[in-house]
Amino acid sequence: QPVPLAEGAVLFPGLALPDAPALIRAIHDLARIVPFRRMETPGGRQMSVAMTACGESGWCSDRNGYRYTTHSPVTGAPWPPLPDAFVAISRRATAAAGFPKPPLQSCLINCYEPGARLSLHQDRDENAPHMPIVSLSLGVAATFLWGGLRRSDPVRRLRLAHGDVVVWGGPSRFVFHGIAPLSRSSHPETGENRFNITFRQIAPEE
Ligand code: MD5
Ligand code: FE
Repeated sequence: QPVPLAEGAVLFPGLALPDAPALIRAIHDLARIVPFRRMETPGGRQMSVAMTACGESGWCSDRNGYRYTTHSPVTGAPWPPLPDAFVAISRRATAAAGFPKPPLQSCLINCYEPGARLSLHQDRDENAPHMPIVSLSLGVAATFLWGGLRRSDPVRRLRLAHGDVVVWGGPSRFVFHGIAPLSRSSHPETGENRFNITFRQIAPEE
């Protein structure tokens, strides 16, 4: 059932399907503690994707740049802990992909509405290059844009559907990627939204 995408990258179609209702409930519970918000980029634009986070550290963007913080800049409180269902799926996916440890230090939750997009970028704010990123998609399917190690490399398109999990490790950890504008459609479990959860290690382990 795993689909190898590239060296270090594996797609597990529907791996999280049985856990989807619990994962979506957990997202709504987290969003009551730290609401989804559209952050500002260092360039002064507002992102179309709304985000929240949980775990030891959470990713933030503002006019001063991108960084990981231990507390939410909005609530002033530490980020909420990872829900048990999150820990379980990160473990299951990384084990299935053959990585020795799951990334569990930081979890970013993206909420897409119709038209929301993520332009081509690399994830380079973490300091644990040997650890993969686990990405879990829920709700409305999206077109994932998947380039190479240079911004100018050709971009492939990959449909990511409800319950799909991708482990991005090895050389694939630093590939340019993005999400095409979300089409307006609806999913029984999330309405017009798509959620994406990423699990990350952000500091080298002892
Ligand atoms: C999303 N989120 O669907 C994507 C899934 C983000 C982000 O890109 O930064 O929040 S993460 C996909 C990913 C992560 C690391 C490497 C690669 C893809 N890759 O090599 O293609 O909202
Ligand atoms: Fe990314």
